[in-house]
Amino acid sequence: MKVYKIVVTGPFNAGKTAFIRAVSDIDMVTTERRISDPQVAVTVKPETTVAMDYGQKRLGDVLLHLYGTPGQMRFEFMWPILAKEMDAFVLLVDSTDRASFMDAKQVIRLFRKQAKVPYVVAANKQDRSVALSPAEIRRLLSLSENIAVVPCVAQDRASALNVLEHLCQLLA
Ligand SMILES: Nc1nc2c(ncn2[C@@H]2O[C@H](COP(=O)(O)OP(=O)(O)OP(=O)(O)O)[C@@H](O)[C@H]2O)c(=O)[nH]1
Ligand SMILES: [Mg+2]
Repeated sequence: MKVYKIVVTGPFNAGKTAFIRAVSDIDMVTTERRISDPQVAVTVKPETTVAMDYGQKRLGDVLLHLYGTPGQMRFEFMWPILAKEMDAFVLLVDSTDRASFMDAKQVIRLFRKQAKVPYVVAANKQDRSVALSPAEIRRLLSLSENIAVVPCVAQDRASALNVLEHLCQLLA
């Protein structure tokens, strides 16, 4: 059995926790806490990841340990801890939230700095009519053609699995 450590990262509210919940073979571990800012809690969502998510996915003879990061910059101190000895990462973006793309670029930069490992970009929330296409996301994030931008609906198991299958192709 080949075992890999995969980090699932991306900006606040991108769908990282939903992704791991949908795809994990085991009940995932979360560290979600209530959002203290009432404005964000009401208009965006009630809870956010403060330390990490954890799940597992087996694909044939490959076992993926999935570590989800917090998205909020104030929990950025967790990123290098989670990135330690990672084999690859998934960068999730909310395809409906252009304003988050600056953060997405920053997240890619920081994770690439930790280790030169392969990654795929998941263009999440493709079920929403206002979602930007993977091609538009590639352009806005200035990604080269050799980086896969995979359309995704994180809550959908098959869709999340498809992202991991793309990633697996990049693992040695
Ligand atoms: N329509 C739609 N909503 C989604 C999708 N994925 C996640 N969501 C919703 O988007 C919101 C954020 O999802 P989370 O999984 O909490 O996102 P996160 O990236 O873990 O967020 P933080 O940990 O706070 O950074 C939730 O309300 C989800 O239900 C998707 O593919 N489509
Ligand atoms: Mg989360």
